[in-house]
Amino acid sequence: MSTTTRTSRTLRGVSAPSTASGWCAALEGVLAGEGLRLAAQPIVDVARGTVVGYELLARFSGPDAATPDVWFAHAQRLGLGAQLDALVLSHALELRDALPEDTFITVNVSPLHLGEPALAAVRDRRGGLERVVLELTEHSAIEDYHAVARLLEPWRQAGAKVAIDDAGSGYAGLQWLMTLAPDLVKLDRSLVDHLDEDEVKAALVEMLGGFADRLDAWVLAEGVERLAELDVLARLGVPLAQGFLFRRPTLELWPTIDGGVRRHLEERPSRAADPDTVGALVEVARTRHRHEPAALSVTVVVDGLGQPTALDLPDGTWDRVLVVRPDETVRAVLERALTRDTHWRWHPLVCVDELRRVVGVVRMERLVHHLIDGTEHRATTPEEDQ
Ligand code: G
Ligand code: MN
Repeated sequence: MSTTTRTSRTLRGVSAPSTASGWCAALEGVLAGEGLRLAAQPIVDVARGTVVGYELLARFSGPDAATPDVWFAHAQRLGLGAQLDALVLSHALELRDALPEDTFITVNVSPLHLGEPALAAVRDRRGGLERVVLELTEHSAIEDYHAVARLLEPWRQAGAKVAIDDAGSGYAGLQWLMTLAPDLVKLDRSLVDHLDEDEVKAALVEMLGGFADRLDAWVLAEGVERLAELDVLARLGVPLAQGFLFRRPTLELWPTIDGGVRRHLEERPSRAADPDTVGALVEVARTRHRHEPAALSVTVVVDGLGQPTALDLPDGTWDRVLVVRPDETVRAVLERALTRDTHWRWHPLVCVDELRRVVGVVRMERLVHHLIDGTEHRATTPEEDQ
């Protein structure tokens, strides 16, 4: 992580390489391919207890005991910061080839380097950044948020998603979130630390969650170390989490999470399905990735993250998707569905979870029947309607 703000904190007490030329040589060695490895830390779907992604973190081997922050700070000072970010990204892209299905990787990149030739070269060389999330940390030096948003455009066009790292900490403010419209908001671990004992922190997390919803972004709580913190996050509906509680960063690919914590999440009582919500009417859907052949049945076409992109129909045609959430009411969903164009008004809807991944399909007929049944039921037994 190459934040200048953290550097000033971590630099103190570092002994070696003790000279500027020592650092220069060490970094040149790294850039020539010596001693840089990537550790992975799992990112967890809180509702299910499954791993949905991995943050990849630079780890340096060498004669000194400096932390990665210190390496990045020295690289930055010596004008090698963008090259180091580029090297990490290029390693990450190599690892991506072996990623488990329906997972993503996140990589830390300094927003100041996004337009640098070294990074642009990696982006353009690799043909596509699907399943890659760029984690951006705001530096004290960033004054023009719009300039960063512009720099991000080619990255987004290449398929990358964007995360705001350390949100809720000193610098990563609301303005930064609004201008960058990230796909993922990573809550700084200072907000997560003992939030089970701090109403103000819990309220802040809830507020940032609501704000992220408005931006159509997912929230990821970083630095979860205790089960009590995880329980509060789950109660607040935070969809993603990461931290020592699940697994420390490890050089092993692809790390799983602590079995006890996974079971704890799996066994959490799920919210009882309300019969008047769409969730009760969802049917299992066949899904396929884009490159797989189409079948002559209703099939949801998904991207690398398991998010729907299109719907195959039994007659061999395809359609765009209207997505709904399980907790929406039947009435609200029908109203929305019926505003569709006549030629696709009666096509099935795709139900997605809080990460926009496919849960199943909902047929229009089932929605209508549900509404009719409910109306008849109310007409005959009004006393049960309270
Ligand atoms: O700023 P960023 O989120 O990229 O920082 C990642 C760093 O946070 C990594 O070095 C990783 O080791 C550390 N980290 C990951 N999980 C935890 C945690 O639960 N607690 C603490 N204290 N640090 C963590
Ligand atoms: Mn990060």
